[in-house]
Amino acid sequence: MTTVLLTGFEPFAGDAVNPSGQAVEALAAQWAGPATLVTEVLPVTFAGAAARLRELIAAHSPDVILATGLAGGRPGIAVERVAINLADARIADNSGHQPLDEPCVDGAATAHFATLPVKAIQRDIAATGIPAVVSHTAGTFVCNHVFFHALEAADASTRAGFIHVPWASGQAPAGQPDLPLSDIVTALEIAIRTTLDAVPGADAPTVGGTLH
Ligand code: PCA
Repeated sequence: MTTVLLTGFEPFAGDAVNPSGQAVEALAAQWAGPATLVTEVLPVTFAGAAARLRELIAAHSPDVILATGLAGGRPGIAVERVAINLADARIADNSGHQPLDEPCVDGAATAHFATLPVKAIQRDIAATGIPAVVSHTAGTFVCNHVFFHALEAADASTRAGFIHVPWASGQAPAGQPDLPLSDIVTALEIAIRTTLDAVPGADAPTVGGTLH
């Protein structure tokens, strides 16, 4: 049986909600298989989130790992392509910890690429009319940290990656872009199904990248 591990995050930075955690819970409630979906809402702490993610990976040996988090201010779904080995927190995490210029994993590579078909996922989400891009930075906070740990912990046959989601409608601070929570849920389901349908190691040959 194929197993997918899908994670979101609890609220942070004084927010009341985090749409990534809400979307993960909503998708868990409506998931129709056939893969087994294991979901978790992670704490927004560098140490706690990485440790819990590694426990889940060890317990479930997932075939696919999709971690998700909020990137407030982004206008659409951001399929992250690269995790960097750097924790440089602009704000303290939910435990009060604020690492500055530390590696996520001592002695590990500088960066890892997602092993999900990021361009195919972006294409398939955008085809439904939900705005989506391939992103080349997941930041240097807890999301990037979890993304990096996922790629460190994944074995060679496990495909792993990260998606940043925007604010959900009704939650965004004034003037900030948002998407209906149902669109965020749909986008995460597409990301999982596109990955399960893809040939491992293959991606869509679409024009991508950024000029700046
Ligand atoms: N977003 C933060 C951490 C938790 C979350 O949902 C980030 O992008 O690092």
